[in-house]
Amino acid sequence: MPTDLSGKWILETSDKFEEYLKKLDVDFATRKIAISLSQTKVVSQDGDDFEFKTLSTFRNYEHSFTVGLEFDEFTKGLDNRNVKSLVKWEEDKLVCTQRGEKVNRGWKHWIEGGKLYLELTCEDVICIQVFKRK
Ligand code: VLZ
Repeated sequence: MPTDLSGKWILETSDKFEEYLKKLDVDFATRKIAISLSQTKVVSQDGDDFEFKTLSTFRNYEHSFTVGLEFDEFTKGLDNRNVKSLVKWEEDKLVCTQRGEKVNRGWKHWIEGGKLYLELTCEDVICIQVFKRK
């Protein structure tokens, strides 16, 4: 039985999110707004097909993908870059690599103790966010 990330999740804790945004060259004012926001992650999982929505009162970020199929991602409203993204399962973690201008860029999702974890990486910065079920 594969991990099921589906559902509505609300951000509970966030560590190094501002440092992550800084590595992406997101400007100071936008970073200050971004770190003050409540975020809701809405995940729809249907086999290997996923839809991710990150919702906030300021901006939303949404996209869909299929595990194992590389896709073009434009990080609209984040750092507005084009990356080549590929999502795979590594054991029970859903792992995305985002190939582009920034090295070592990607994210990982997994469930632990009933919570949804997200690790966002860019270069040498690792941000960890924990979401609880809404
Ligand atoms: O998440 O790549 O869950 O795409 C922050 C939105 C979204 C708030 C961060 C506004 C999403 C920020 C990062 C303005 C600068 C991300 C993936 C993994 C799904």
